[in-house]
Amino acid sequence: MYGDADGDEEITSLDVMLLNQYFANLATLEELEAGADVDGDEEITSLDVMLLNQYFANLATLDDFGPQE
Ligand SMILES: [Ca+2]
Ligand SMILES: [Ca+2]
Repeated sequence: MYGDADGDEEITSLDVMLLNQYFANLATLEELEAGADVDGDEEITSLDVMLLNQYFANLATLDDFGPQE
């Protein structure tokens, strides 16, 4: 599930927190589930965090997650 960084099958602020911890070197890649790659480009970058933040700000929907055509 794209956007679900911690794998609890829900997209919550905890997923953003986990990604932020990863970028702060407080969490390892092993702690992230596949959903941490929010935009589905097979890399975990700040763009994935940005997309999650846009989702919580109602600037993006679940349809914006994953690879876009
Ligand atoms: Ca989650
Ligand atoms: Ca990505």
